[in-house]
Amino acid sequence: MADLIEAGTAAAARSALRSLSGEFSREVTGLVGRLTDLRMLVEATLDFPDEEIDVLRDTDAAQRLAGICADLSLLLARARAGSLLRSGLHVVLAGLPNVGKSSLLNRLAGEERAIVTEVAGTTRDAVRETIQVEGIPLHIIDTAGLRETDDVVEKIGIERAWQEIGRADVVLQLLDARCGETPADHAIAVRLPSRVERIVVENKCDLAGAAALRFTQGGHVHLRLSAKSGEGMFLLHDELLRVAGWSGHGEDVVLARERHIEALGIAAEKSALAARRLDRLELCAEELRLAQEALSRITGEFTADDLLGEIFSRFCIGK
Ligand SMILES: Nc1nc2c(ncn2[C@@H]2O[C@H](COP(=O)(O)OP(=O)(O)OP(=O)(O)O)[C@@H](O)[C@H]2O)c(=O)[nH]1
Ligand SMILES: [Mg+2]
Repeated sequence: MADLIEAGTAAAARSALRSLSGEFSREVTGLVGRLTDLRMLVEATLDFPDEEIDVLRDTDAAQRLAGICADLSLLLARARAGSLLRSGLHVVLAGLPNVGKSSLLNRLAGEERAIVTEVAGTTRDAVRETIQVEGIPLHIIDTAGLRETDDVVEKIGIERAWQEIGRADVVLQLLDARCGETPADHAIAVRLPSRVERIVVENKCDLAGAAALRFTQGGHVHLRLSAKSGEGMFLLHDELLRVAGWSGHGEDVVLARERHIEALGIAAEKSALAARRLDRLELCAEELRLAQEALSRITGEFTADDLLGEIFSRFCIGK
């Protein structure tokens, strides 16, 4: 209900409604059930080795586990996309002075939010604007041009720019398409935190006499566009959606809480480990236990006694 009230976009609101109707917990419960089945088979094989049952082979345990792993990864991706719907992606515009950062913010926002002049060092304070692309909130942050300066105010602006970069999900590093990546641009690039996605925007393609283009170079995506004319802006929209992990199936996302995403992540990791340990059943059983424990944190507890109960209810063994 809180998610529905706080929903910032129509897509987030629809997603909250689905969550409220129990769709997410139904899917998790389904996965817990499948994991429980598998645990039961593995533990029964371990605990009652004398029985005349090779249930693991008979029931195609490996394939079932692979199916669980695949579905967990899918659910995790949908939950992550949902979390993005709630919080939005933080996109920081950074680069040398005068390359057109403020112009790009204005173009994205569709209004004159930041001051644009031909004077290098125009922007001082960070300027923020939240926009929506395909229902995903994008927090765009324009920053001061990065350079050595003796100007006290500009210096503080540049410090703030680096702080914003440190908190970013994505940095759009702008440069002038007429010069390409200069040593000064390179000096900025190497200072960017490695965990942050970097997209190079070669702006002012209208002046460079080059058409809008997306290409990869040195392992990074480059977008050639013009903030002034708007040429190539669709490339930027598409790229930001890609970084956001947007599948294009907006109705597919689930609005999970942060702790749910964490639990799904652990379950996915442990199931994958279990799949690799099918040759050592006692290790496999332990990973499956951890996977199911993580999932059960979302839906409710499931204890060792519960599992034993399941085993005895299905098999006539151990008497
Ligand atoms: N022709 C052309 N001019 C542009 C383009 N983008 C920005 N400009 C011009 O370049 C100059 C600098 O633009 P700004 O947006 O202020 O650049 P900035 O990176 O924010 O600069 P600082 O705030 O000083 O760091 C202005 O005169 C803009 O009109 C573009 O795509 N094409
Ligand atoms: Mg500016």
